[in-house]
Amino acid sequence: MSKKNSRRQFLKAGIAVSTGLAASNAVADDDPLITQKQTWNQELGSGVDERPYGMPSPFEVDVKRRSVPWLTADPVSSINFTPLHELDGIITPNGLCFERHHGGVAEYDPSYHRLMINGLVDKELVFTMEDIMRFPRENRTYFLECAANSGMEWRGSQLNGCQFTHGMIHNVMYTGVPLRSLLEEAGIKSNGKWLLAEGADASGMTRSIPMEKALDDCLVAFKMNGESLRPEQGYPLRLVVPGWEGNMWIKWLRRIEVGDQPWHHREETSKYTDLLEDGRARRFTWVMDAKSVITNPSPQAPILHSKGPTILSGVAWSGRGTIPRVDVTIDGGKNWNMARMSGPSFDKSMHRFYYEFDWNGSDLLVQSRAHDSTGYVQPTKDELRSIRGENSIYHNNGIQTWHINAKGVAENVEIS
Ligand SMILES: Nc1nc2c(c(=O)[nH]1)N[C@H]1C(S)=C(S)[C@@H](COP(=O)(O)O)O[C@H]1N2
Ligand SMILES: [Mo]
Repeated sequence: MSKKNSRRQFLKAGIAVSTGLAASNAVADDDPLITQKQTWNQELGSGVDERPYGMPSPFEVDVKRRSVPWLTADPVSSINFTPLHELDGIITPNGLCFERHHGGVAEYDPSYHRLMINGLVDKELVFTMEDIMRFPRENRTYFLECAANSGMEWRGSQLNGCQFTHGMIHNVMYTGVPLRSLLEEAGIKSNGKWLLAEGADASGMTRSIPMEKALDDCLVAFKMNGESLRPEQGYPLRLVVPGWEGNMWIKWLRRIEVGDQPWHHREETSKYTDLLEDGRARRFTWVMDAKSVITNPSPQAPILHSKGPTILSGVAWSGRGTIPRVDVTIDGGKNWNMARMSGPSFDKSMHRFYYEFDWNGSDLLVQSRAHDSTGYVQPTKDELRSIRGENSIYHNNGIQTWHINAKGVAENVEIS
């Protein structure tokens, strides 16, 4: 059987079926998918020995990470984006988690991996992966969002697709050892107030992390969604810093130094600080505030049917807790409606929402607005700019607007 052929047949049939739907679900008696035999039920399919590691259907080839050429000066120090508009539920499949690395993907045998804890500790320690696996472990689901997510949109709408405006995020169930357990094994001296986490990749990335956070909910993780971390996500070991900006989640974690003050390295001074209108910059803006985006419809995922029952879907998250509520508007904010939350509501994890409505077939301006469990409400982009000015890149959690025209085509716009 030719894959191309069956796709063409399917597409043709798809048109027949959807006209059928518009005409109150009448069965089309000439539908070849019902009246004719198909290759896939005439021939045996492939056997169990052909997929030692399963891959998506060939019809899903467009579901992939994408990069933006003008944001990619060099692929080894760059970013690609999660295809949020192709996903549902709350978990990001491992092969679709966006990647951000500053010196390429380090790939090495995990038996060569070492994690050192040094500095202001009673006993400096070095762990192998086997040592780490012998500590009691936990399973927790968290989002990781790069602080630069939506950063290109500070001064106005720019990139046409939620993959590009909001795709520097993934949401994964991690298995790992609480960082607290490893620190307690080493014994923190009373003046040990900060950590420096360091990666083993060519960028040797480092970030300062306050001790309270390290002892609270950080994990040293080795599994994502049940299987080993992917090389691009820091195999064999990464730091998980729940709710805080992605840059702090050091991949290929090789060293934790305990100190009495922050180090003020590159990633917390020249990068990942927020430049204000008056030229001063905010530092240590670690927490990712509540944010949401409508993933469907969106510029890469237009509405394909004509007016009538329509499903709007999206994701919301907060670095400060859960998302009990998301509001949705389809008329640019004149009327707000409460979305329906569906799926588990975990702390500092992505949440899924839906809003089902009867589309009258005219233009729409759709927006979503997240409320988190602290009572914080996602701001508009103008509200953010009124306080932070227009120089920022990082921490843009403003409300996103898509314009949908009568043909269902969506575009990134801003309204004020
Ligand atoms: N060792 C190391 N850790 C790193 C980075 C890196 O380049 N090297 N990039 C950081 C940045 S800026 C982000 S946003 C996240 C991205 O994680 P991901 O590749 O799993 O999406 O990893 C962080 N940890
Ligand atoms: Mo990042």
